[in-house]
Amino acid sequence: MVLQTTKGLRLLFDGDAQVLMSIPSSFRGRLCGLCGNFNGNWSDDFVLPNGLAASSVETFGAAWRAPGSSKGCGEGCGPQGCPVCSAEETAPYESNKACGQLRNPQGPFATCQAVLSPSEYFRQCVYDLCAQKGDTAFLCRSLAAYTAACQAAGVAVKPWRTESFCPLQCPAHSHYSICTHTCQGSCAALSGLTGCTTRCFEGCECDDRFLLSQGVCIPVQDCGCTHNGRYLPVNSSLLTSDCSKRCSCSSSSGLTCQAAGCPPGRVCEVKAEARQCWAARGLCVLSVGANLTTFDGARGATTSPGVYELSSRCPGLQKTVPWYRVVAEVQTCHGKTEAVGQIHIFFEDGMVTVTPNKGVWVNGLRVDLPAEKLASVSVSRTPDGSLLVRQKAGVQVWLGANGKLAVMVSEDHAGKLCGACGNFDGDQTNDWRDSEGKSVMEKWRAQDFSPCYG
Ligand SMILES: [Ca+2]
Ligand SMILES: [Ca+2]
Repeated sequence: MVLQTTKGLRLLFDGDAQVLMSIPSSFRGRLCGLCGNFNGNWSDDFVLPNGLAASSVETFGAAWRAPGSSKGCGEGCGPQGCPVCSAEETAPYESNKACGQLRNPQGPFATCQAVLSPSEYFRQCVYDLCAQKGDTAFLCRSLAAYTAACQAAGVAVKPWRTESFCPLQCPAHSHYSICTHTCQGSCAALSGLTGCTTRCFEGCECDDRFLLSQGVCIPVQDCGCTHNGRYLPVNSSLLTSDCSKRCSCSSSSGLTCQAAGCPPGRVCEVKAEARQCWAARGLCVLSVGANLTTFDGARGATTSPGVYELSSRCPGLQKTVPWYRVVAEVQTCHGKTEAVGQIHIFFEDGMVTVTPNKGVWVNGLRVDLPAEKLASVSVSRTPDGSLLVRQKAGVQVWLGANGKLAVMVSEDHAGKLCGACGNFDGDQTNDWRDSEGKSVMEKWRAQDFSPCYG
């Protein structure tokens, strides 16, 4: 398993006993943990999380144990103490058939010994084998650890595994190689996607005419598609970053994208590692008939036409989210108070006016959709004809073709909101504090849109 970040951190995990990590010099002196502080001085690495020097290797190791990592993992060797191995007991494990391979000047590690001293690996190998009563698995682990360290130091190691000695099982259509690179043999690499590790490492690589796709070696001709730097296996699909399109990869037609978009009450978010239209938690709906459901789920209605403050970041509150204000006009149509006429949405850098069927204005100018006239806001039409105003900081206003209006806010707006949609603090009882039932929206009439004097 290889993990690489754009900042240059590289992590190699063999899925069993070894983790190799390399970091660029920009991290120098800014690290904590078992791997030390990376300040160029090897003598001050054994410090505790509180900065004090550790009194022993055991204290040092135990101090950095991550919370919750104790399952099946104990410190030390239990009540009977760690096994002690006499020179007599360890002698058989020092031969060139066992740990001695590490030090053998004619062995597979010969070229590495001058670059990276095998002494410590040898010492631990002999002790492990003795403590585990000669279990070969521990010999294999020791040799693999030195192999990985040598390769990380840029030194080639000769193959030492055989069919009968420390064989490495590889999945279907792949074989063992002592020196494989991450960039070799993957479908993603066909389109130039993955970065290569400069150093090679032991591992399985796909057989000829097979390439890696999602951890499995598949025939070259079955490789999938790429979309914006992401590999997409055949018969899979993904939503684009704003969920406006769904792109699918098929073996017959390659990559095809279709208009998508999230239905009302759903927001485009990455959750549980998947970008999807998730149920919006912060959702306030003014439906046909002027029935209102607040962010916290309280219900109310208005019978009198007018312009109402639906939702805004309360004035005077901490500015952790950008200010916004949604004002909606409820009008009488065919003798009933029911339809949403127009909506004015104010942001820190401009305003958007949306009407159900007469168009969209940004800062007073009529615009064609999709529109990105403001830095923080975009306006688009979804495939079903609805209008969507989307602010980057997490406020969305959705107006359906039938006049249904929804205001969606991200979770970081919780408890900071004012207006008929409520304060979004999770408690619906305080949304209708001053009045009840049908007259509740009265107190949220927008004063600056009042048609009357006085
Ligand atoms: Ca140090
Ligand atoms: Ca509330």
